[in-house]
Amino acid sequence: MRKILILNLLSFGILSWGVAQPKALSTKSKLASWEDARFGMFIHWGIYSKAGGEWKGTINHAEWLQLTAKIPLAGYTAYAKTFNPVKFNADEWVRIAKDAGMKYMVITAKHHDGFAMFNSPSNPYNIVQGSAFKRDPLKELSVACAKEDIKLCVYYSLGRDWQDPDVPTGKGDKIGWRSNLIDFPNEAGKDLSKYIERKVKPQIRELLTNYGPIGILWFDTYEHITKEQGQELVDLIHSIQPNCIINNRVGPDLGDYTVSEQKILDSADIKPWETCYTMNNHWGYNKADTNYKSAASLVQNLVDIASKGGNFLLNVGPTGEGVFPDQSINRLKAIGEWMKMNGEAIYGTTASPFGKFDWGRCTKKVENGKTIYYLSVFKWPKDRKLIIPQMQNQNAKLLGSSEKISIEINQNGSTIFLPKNPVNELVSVIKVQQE
Ligand code: FHN
Repeated sequence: MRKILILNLLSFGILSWGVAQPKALSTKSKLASWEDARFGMFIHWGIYSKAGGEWKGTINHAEWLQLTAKIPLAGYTAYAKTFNPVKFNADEWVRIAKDAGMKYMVITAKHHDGFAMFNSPSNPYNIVQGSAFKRDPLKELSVACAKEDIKLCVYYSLGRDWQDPDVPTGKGDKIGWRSNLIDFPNEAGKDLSKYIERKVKPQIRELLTNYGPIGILWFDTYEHITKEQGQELVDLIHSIQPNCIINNRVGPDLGDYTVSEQKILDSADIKPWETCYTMNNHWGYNKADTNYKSAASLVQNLVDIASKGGNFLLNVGPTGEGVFPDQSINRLKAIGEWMKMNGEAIYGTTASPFGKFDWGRCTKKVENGKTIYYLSVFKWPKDRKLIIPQMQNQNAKLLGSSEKISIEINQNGSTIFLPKNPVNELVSVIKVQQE
């Protein structure tokens, strides 16, 4: 009964940003709820995940397996047929994301290998027709996301596709650098427009028609895609789902927001932006890669990004069986605990007017006309003082603690006197409000 209700809600487009055939929101307002969300999960999952980074004794592969291991298309297609992630559980993935405080999920619907991780009637090179799994994980995720009000978003490798014969890459001395030259060596003879008509447009239609509201079309590596071709895709997307957000990798000078890969901007940007980040050194699953970042550093990244008005898209590389690595689950759990206590310092906040502090960062929120500052302390000051120039707010409290903290205001700003020890082992937050 509940499933039918959700599917009806989906098909009648009752839900907000990214709904099929709803009232078209302005770019500003559809981005507003995305910016309020601040925190999302990136998922790199595909045939390559089964190898876990290893191929014939070499162990540094991941989502580029077909290219880095020089696997001919026939070999990779045969390998795809053995892909059977029996432990895949969409509700489990969505629950882990939600409990971590994430509001949206970007899953690789098609990465550079060109294999569709969804049911694609327009192209048989997909998980339902081309693998032993025969199920549609994107459909299962769309239902699970709707149940938990997590926005489903899809990643689509635009200018790289190692299954299609008409996808040239690279320029100058890099011609063909990211192409499948094993099966399609004649780079100069490739006609991208054929690929766009044959594969890209039909699959975009399928993704925006068969899976309910799609929050973001997260394109990647547009390579030879021209501005005209990119604009055509933008128009196609908006003709089906006007409120779907599109990142800036749909083509030159296009897109609703800027992606910053593996890098946090030094300061706030005029354009909305998002940092996408690995938890270790790989996007796709690599079992040998145990170089995971600490939960504390990931929380500090989230705060740092929010303090500059950006979104944080944190990646998970599930295994070939369809489960998240324990190292990822543990860190997401710790981040979730932190968000339960301090999420108000992230959701719906804007960039700090005070810039960076050596002890941490600040985010801002206006509620009922009153300005609230959230001071996130990364390094607990030895002198137990926080000095914030120009801030005149009078009322300070430690989130998640009943410990009293006092604040002294003079014409130069405020000094906050802290208790001896931080209240949170990851990041402690002081909420400073106007009386
Ligand atoms: O080549 C891809 C890579 O595999 C990964 O998907 C990242 C994610 O942003 N994008 C490309 C590298 O820029």
